[in-house]
Amino acid sequence: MAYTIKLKYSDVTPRADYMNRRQLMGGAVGLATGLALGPALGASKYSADLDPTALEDISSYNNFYEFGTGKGDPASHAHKLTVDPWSVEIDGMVERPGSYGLEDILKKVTQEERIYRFRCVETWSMVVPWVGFELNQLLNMAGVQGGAKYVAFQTLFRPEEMPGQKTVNLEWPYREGLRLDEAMHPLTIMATGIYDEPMPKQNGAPLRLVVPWKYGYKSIKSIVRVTLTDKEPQTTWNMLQPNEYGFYSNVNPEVSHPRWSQAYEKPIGGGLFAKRQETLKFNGYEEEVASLYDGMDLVVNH
Ligand SMILES: Nc1nc2c(c(=O)[nH]1)N[C@H]1C(S)=C(S)[C@@H](COP(=O)(O)O)O[C@H]1N2
Ligand SMILES: [Mo]
Repeated sequence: MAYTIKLKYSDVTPRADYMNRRQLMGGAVGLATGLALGPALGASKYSADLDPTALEDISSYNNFYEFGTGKGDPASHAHKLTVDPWSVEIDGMVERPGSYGLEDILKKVTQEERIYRFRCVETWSMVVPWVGFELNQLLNMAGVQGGAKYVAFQTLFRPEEMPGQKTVNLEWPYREGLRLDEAMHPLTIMATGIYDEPMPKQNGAPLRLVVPWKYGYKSIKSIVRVTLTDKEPQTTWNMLQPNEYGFYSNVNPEVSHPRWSQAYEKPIGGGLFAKRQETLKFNGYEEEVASLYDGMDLVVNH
């Protein structure tokens, strides 16, 4: 496996552990887990040069209201979720609408590792080594029609396996949306794994969106439907509290949430002495994405 991330003397766990483990496991990992990882693994120019949060933290401190509202509920209950077989309905303004089997999708896309910052609107953050493919690959597979302007996403609705869909007061299924240019941006990925392992169910197996410059709730989990449309899609949190959760939801330390400031964040897994850190505009991806919002008022369009 070609590895180009340099380990510095100062590097500490969990990243050092991670690299060691990966060296031990070698190139067989991708095959063993069924993930078709290309030779570029780990070398993406889009990866942040940061120490990833430990897998134990990434997979035990979650928001996935289909399994309850507690941070530990998803890890306790998501094992009930059946993720195989899995297919995604792609419909609306596309040339080739239909049901796309996940296995077939994965044969046609290029997967790679992306180490991204992840920032929840609740002001905690992580660094996650995702495995996935650019969403634009899936959209091009279906063929986007000229008039399409937005992409809408829906999570699985299966109350027998997702107990929160019976008890949590949200409009199910969970839904999210992006403008088409945001969806086509190379930073926007469909993730299928973390740390070279298949996606933990509590993190949104088998397929979830990751939009690293937006608050975490935009990164919708366990996706079964992708719809191309010319109208701004309804989104779960916006439907619940429009003044608190805008359609754009770009990470912005200068625009406070009505109930809390967004200027700082607390890294998860840092232990007792973890210090809060300053939140970066567009979560650190300003150079890559700011031009998408040229001329827009980011307070009005929060
Ligand atoms: N279907 C679905 N997707 C979801 C959520 C959810 O409750 N249901 N929570 C969102 C929120 S608020 C966050 S912060 C992230 C959390 O992702 P993680 O648990 O992998 O860290 O998932 C997002 N995607
Ligand atoms: Mo969140």
